[in-house]
Amino acid sequence: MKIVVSVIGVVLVAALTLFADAAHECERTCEAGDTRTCYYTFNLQEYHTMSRACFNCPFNTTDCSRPECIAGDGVARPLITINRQLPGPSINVCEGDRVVVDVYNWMLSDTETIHFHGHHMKDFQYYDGVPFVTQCPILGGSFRYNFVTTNSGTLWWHSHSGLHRGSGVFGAFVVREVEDPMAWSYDVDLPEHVIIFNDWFHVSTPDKFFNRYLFTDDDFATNILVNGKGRLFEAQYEGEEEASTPVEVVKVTPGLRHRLRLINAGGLNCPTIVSVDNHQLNVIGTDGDPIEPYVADSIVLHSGERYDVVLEADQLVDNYWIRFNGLIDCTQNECVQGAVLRYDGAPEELPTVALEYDSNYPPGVVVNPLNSDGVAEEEVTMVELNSFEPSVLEEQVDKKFYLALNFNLVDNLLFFNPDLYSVNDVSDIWQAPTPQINNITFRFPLSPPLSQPSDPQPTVCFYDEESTCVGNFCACTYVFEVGLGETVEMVLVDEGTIGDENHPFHLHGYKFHVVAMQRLGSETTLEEVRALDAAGLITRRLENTVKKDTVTIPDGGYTVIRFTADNPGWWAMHCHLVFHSEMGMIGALHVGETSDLPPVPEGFPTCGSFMPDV
Ligand SMILES: *[C@@H]1O[C@H](CO)[C@@H](O)[C@H](O)[C@H]1NC(C)=O
Ligand SMILES: *[C@@H]1O[C@H](CO)[C@@H](O)[C@H](O)[C@H]1NC(C)=O
Ligand SMILES: [Cu+2]
Repeated sequence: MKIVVSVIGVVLVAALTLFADAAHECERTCEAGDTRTCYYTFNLQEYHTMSRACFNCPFNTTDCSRPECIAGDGVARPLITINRQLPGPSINVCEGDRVVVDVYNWMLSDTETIHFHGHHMKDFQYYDGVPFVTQCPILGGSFRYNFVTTNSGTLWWHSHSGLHRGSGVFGAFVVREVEDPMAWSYDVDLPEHVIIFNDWFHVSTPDKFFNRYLFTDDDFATNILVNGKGRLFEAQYEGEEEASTPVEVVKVTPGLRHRLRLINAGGLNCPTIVSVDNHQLNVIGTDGDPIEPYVADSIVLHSGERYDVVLEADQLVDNYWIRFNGLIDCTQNECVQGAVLRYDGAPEELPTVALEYDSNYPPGVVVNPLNSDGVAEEEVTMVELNSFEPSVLEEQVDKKFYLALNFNLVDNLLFFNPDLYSVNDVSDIWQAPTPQINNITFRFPLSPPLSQPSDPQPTVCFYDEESTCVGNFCACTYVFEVGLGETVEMVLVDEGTIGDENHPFHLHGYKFHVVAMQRLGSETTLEEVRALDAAGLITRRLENTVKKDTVTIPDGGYTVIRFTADNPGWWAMHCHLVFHSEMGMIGALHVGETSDLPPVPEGFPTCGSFMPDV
């Protein structure tokens, strides 16, 4: 008992000293031959914005920046944090470094896993952080993620358990290279130029979720935070007063070209237009892959996407707004946030120009527009951009899958009872639609097939096979089988029958080429897209395509992706909106055999169901 207490003591002391805010020893200029082991302690717990750590915030703005004070937009709400920070700690390492993240779960009764989004975990499959797919959820106690970085760029980490990412469990993860192929395009690339933003609201994330699905509320956002900071501009929401909480300040040096790394960590459906007053953005990469630079006036980031842009500080020394205007579920409450682009030598003030919500793209070129048909010349989609490194894909693929991502009015047993209150019996406001892939809701396996490969998997169903249905509601562990080394194509279709939604699709373990993307209308069907494809009317682009791990599918349209399945394992593929993926808009890509995998780490935790015969 004594030992346990002292261990806890050590951990709490470690947590308490974190606010010294000294740069981590792995945050450095990357040099050949210098690879390190980089340790991080993640203390996970329930927390609150505007806590006692905030003293007189927002009336005394200095107090808002106290250690462990999460002011957010000045409105108090529960959240979940790592080390009482929002966003959680940044991980800045060099390619080849070993990353060790010790997660200590101090939550009252909740479990956790951490996913390293965009890192392929090749040879480290067991640390991909998907509960019941790659590992057992972390109960109380601790779990050590331990892997060598094998791919680089702007990545990030986030919880993959329940709604925790929406509650605040996320942070930046940047892997720099000794020889960055894009180094010629910028002068500075600093950790403080990572800009991670997320949609936000004023109740706990579970409140939002259950009020949406078990009651009649909406799932609209109230605000956007930038690096955890922001204000309720215009204070138009819920009668709240505008509080003078700090906004994020991004400092730049006149005359230099700055690499900004943008990350949309949002949980709700808020594709966000990012633009900077008086400046253009030279897009040099997305999702950790370099692209042929393309100058834009604005960029749209969908949940999970990253864009690396170069901003040249070539305007008058002053303060300028970096604007974040949210779309779809951010339109109803006109969610807009600003960060200040502050030139060295400019006064410590906000820009004098007003910050008002605008759902229109600023004049000029927009990269990655929402639900675009690609016709307008200034709307530049991901199939139109070029990769930086040349590539040529083969005409044929070994495996091809069609996936319809759609909302369906079915009797989801999580919140309907077809015998008592079926989706067809209740009035419109009670008819919450269920997000599904090919009419199937993902059921998490009873134990992780990756780390417990010999367990029976009674919940599994395969692509192109019948699933298990109760009435009109079908649910199973939906698996897509691929042989190691096979080339794969996925035709992703957003049928768009309910609302103008947009499901950002994320694949674990890989980057894929974006070979086609088109919007057909406000609605389409998988059958229509299949027919177009059969008639040869979906042209694939095979040369120099952009590679990504998260991509938008235009509502009422399709996105076609390709990759070579050279990374064995069990890889989640899902809509990146946290409410949708937790409701089962997931599939599992199974590549190769157990014999293709490294051995399960010794002592790896196990779990499963206990249902002995009576
Ligand atoms: C605001 O808080 C800071 C410390 O957090 C303190 O030093 C300062 O005196 C306070 N200002 C006022 C006006 O109370
Ligand atoms: C989903 O179900 C609907 C209604 O039964 C059917 O029309 C459609 O073809 C199904 N879609 C897929 C992809 O199976
Ligand atoms: Cu979705």
